[in-house]
Amino acid sequence: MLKYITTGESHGKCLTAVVEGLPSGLRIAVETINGELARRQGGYGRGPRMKIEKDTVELLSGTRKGLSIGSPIALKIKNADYSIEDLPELIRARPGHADLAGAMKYSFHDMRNVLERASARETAARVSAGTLANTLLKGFNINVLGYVVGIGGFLASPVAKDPQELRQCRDASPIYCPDKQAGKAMLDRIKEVEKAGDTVGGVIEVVAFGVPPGLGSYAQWTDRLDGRLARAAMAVQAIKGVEIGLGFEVAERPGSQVRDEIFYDKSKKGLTGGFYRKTNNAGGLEGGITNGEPLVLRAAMKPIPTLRMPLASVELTSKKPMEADTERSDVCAVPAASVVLEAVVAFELASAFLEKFGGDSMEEVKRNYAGYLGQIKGL
Ligand code: EPS
Repeated sequence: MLKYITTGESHGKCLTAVVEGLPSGLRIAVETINGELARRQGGYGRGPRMKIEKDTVELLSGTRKGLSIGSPIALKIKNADYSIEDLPELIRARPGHADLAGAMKYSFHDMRNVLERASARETAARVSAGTLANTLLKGFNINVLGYVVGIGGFLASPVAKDPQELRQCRDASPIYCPDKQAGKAMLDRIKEVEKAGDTVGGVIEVVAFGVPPGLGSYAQWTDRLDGRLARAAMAVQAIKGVEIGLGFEVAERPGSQVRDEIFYDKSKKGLTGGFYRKTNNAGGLEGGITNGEPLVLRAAMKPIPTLRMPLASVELTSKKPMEADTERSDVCAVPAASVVLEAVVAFELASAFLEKFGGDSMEEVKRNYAGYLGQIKGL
């Protein structure tokens, strides 16, 4: 089973991720992980911390000569701003953060202990783990792409269907939005709230192209891939909503306009042996199983709660009303979160992929996958 955990505090020595369950023989490029870490640090709207850090990864274990060896892989990202022991106490909880609930739960007077681990800086470790998963998936022609489709109420029009074109448009945008025109309005909105000392959230879309039918299962609720993906996406800091395919819009349409009708053309190339759909309202998942259409997930991110203009709070010991503590923060971290969402979706997909085709080496996984694709053609 493919799994990972992360460790580390925002201003501690480092962040780490330990990834277990990758087969041997997967080529792992540190530069690819560093590229994703740099993307996570970027996007217009990031705070001053990103000028201090230049996140790079060190592989501590589980690889030799650039290849995975089937053992757990430990990844380390050093914090340049290692100052945790010297930072002041946080005693006026910031609304919207884990501060107050965390202090109650762990019996802290100083809520910095909460902030340090709850901070979205931890997502650097998730991106490093997710990039390993993405590397595995690419080896099987599966392309996972995360990008911004909305900020502060400005929404992108439906974007390109081709992964190459989509990637190019996304990477040309300062906020990772493939729709140039809508992206400009979003950028202006970020600048506007920045001036006002406020923050802004948005919507991220993740699409996975080239996913074979049959990942996940309806046999047990815990195996349903839509549930697993929603959990992974929802567990990213500041995400408050997740939808797959049409999402909440299914509640508004009649059934005939929600279903994706099934057709067959034996000359059709692809992973589904000639079966195809003209629509993808289901977002690539039916009954908790991938159906061979692109997988489409969207996540809504709330505005970062730390504002330059502090909100009302209560001092923890005296119980007197006071303004909340302010911390240095981002104005908009939606572009950064799109990199994180891509990583966590890739991880869940890779995990489901290895459950179905798993082996201890890449050769074995490739053999299993080729056998399955042949089996579908013979259906
Ligand atoms: C982040 C690092 C943090 C914040 C942000 C995300 O750095 P610092 O707290 O030292 O300024 O920029 O975290 C939050 C605002 C949050 O609420 O989690 C990062 O590396 O992504």
